[in-house]
This record gives sequence, C-alpha cells and structure tokens, in this order.
Amino acid sequence: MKILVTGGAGFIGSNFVLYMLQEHPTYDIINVDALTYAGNLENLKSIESNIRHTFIQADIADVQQMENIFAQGIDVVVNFAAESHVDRSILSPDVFVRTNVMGTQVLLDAAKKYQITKFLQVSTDEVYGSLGPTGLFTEETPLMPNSPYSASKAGGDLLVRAYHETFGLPVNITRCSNNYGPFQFPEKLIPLIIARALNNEAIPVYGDGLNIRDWLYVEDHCRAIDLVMHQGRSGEVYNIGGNNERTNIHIVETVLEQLGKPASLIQYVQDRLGHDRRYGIDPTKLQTELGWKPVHHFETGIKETINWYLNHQDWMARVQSGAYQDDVKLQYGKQVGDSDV
Ligand code: NAD
Ligand code: TDX
Repeated sequence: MKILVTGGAGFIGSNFVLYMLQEHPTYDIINVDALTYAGNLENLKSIESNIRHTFIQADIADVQQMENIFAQGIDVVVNFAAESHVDRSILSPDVFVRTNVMGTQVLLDAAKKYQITKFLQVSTDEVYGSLGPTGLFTEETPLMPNSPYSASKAGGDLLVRAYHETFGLPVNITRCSNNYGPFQFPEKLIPLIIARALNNEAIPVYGDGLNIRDWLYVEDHCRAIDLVMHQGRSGEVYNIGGNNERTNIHIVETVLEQLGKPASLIQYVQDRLGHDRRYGIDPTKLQTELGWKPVHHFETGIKETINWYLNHQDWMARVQSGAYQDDVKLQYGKQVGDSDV
C-alpha cells in the first residue's frame, strides 16, 4: 500500500508518518509538504534513512506538482496539509482559502483522475462553530464556522463531500478536537506556554481564560485516522475526541505548576476576535462503529508532553531562532521567506 500523506512535516502529520511506519511494516509513505513556517523536517529526522518514507517538497494547490506525484501511483490520500492557526487566519485569510479550499480541490481532482481507493480529509471540530454550556458536537451538528480558518476547513470538507456525491470518490472526513503532544509549533497554546514559561516570559491568556477546548493526545488522533482509513464507511464523517474538556486557564495553571513556574507569569490580554467559547466532541460513532478509544489520559499525557519539550529544548530553540528552516534551504535550495516565520 502506498499512502500519500500531505502536510507530513507539520505537527500531526509528522506524528502520523512516524506512527504508520511503525504500525504497518509493509506500507510506503509519500510525504508531500510545502514546508511553510509550520513544516519542519527535523520532526522526521528519526526516519531520514527509512526507504519506506519519501519526502517531496510540493504545494498541494499546484496542479502540475500534484499530477506528477499521483502519476507515480498512490493508493490512499490522507490530507493533513493546511494553514492551521486561527490567529494567523484573522490576519491573512487569503492563504487559508488557497491551501485549505483550493489545495483540497486540486488533491480531489487528482484523486479522482487516478482512482485512489480512499481520500481521508483531516478536518477539525472548529467547523461546527461554538457550543453553549451544554451539549456536544455530533456528526449531524450543522457546520457554523466562525473564523476564516474554520470557514476554510469547512469549505474543504464540503468539496470532499461533493466529490463523493457527484463522482463517487471514496472519502472520509475526520473532525478532531484540539491535539497536544510532541512536535507542535509553539504558536499553539500548550507549546507556547512551555516555551515562554521556560524563558520566564508572560503567558498571554485571551479574554477571561474560561474558553473550553477538548484535548486529545496526538497519538490517539493518529490511531483514529488509521482506523477510519482502513474501516471507515465511504462518504462518512467521524468525530474524534476523548471527552476531555478543560478551560484555557486550567491548562495554563497545570503546565506552569508542573514546570515549577509561578502563576504570576499569567497575563490576561485582549480576547481573540470571534473567539469560540466551547468545543466538545461526541465520539460515540467512532467508538461504536470502529472500536476506537483513547489510550492516553490527559493527566499522564500532559506530563509526557512537557517532558518531551524539556528533553528537546534544542528542537524548540531551532524553531524559535528559525534555524529549522536552514535544512530546507540546504536540501531544496528554496528561499523560505523570513516573513513566514
Ligand atoms: P501544522 O500547521 O502543524 O502543519 C501543517 C503542515 O501543512 C505544515 O507542515 C505545512 O508546511 C503544510 N502545508 C501548509 N500549506 C501547504 C500547502 N499548500 N501544500 C503542502 N503542504 C502545506 O498543522 P497541524 O496542527 O499538524 O494540523 C494538521 C491538520 O489537522 C490540519 O488540516 C488541521 O486543520 C487539522 N487539525 C488540527 C488540530 C490541532 O489541534 N492541531 C485539531 C484538529 C484538526
Ligand atoms: O497565546 C494564546 N493564548 C490563549 O489564550 C493562544 C495561542 C491561545 N489561547 C487560547 C485560544 C484558544 O481558546 O487557547 C485556546 C487554544 O488556542 P490554539 O492553541 O490557538 O488552538 P485553537 O484555536 O483551539 O485551534 C486548534 O485546535 C483545533 C488548532 O490550532 C486548530 O488547527 C485545530 O483545528
């Protein structure tokens, strides 16, 4: 089986590539990533010489590049490639539409032309919008995205659905809650807290800090995608989440406490525009149909994650200094604009 993983140098994509190579000793992975500021080849160092993994720097919105890759023969596509940070989408929505909507459409066209056996779209619970104090997102919850990021993800999802309905393309869409774990870019809440706290810098908490996110360890997300890829019923959406809702302030206090840093580092700042109040996933369909359940509990998962960052301060330092992109310049001669970082 030859799997095309897009966005496999990012946070979840790189964890997925490592997971799949270990879990499926006969599979080959073609890993396609544009290496934006969020793509980091250092996440893939441990598989540098693994002949079952091929890395190609390419843009999913580039028709010719995708054509060349699909022509090599691909069985399954798992599309992680995306602009993924809500705050950036508020500043520059255009690149989100280009990658998350147009890039998805380019992949779908190639998948249709080359008759792949499954197209799995990695989406997010944010497409459902914001929850009130009660209730959970099910697969039937109407899409009501509130940020340019979530709107662009919803646009991609709708195209995936349409290619299934119109052309019979075998697809699945997964919608997962917030992930945490190794290799997450430190613009996202948990690695941001760790990075700033280690430097004794203030931790910005948006608004009143009482917004709620439903946290899942990244490996549990990867295991769910593996299951859906193999056993998901074509055309179906599967929500992924571990029933682990926490307020942001709880997350900040937990991480600071475990790092032995004072709560005085917490600094309440202006709220994010359009800030969704609460996300909560109902994972019943995935559990009952495919037998998935999370292995990692938050209490241990967050400790392991903090330890990972403490043990990989070189990784963090190279991300923060921008040095992680030097590999790209060396290997691909591509100019990665400093303004991207
Ligand atoms: P990330 O930003 O860490 O990684 C995204 C990767 O996509 C990067 O390596 C980047 O270089 C690549 N990329 C961006 N534009 C590209 C393009 N045009 N062509 C090819 N590659 C491109 O994101 P992540 O957190 O790993 O998220 C991966 C996917 O999972 C996204 O689709 C995101 O919407 C979804 N998701 C993320 C979370 C989360 O908590 N992080 C939760 C649910 C769903
Ligand atoms: O400095 C911060 N202070 C703060 O209070 C940052 C970066 C975030 N926050 C808040 C905003 C959110 O309520 O913390 C919460 C989590 O923020 P992010 O890490 O930016 O994640 P979120 O906006 O919830 O989106 C994430 O989960 C769903 C991913 O970035 C998305 O790609 C995914 O789809």
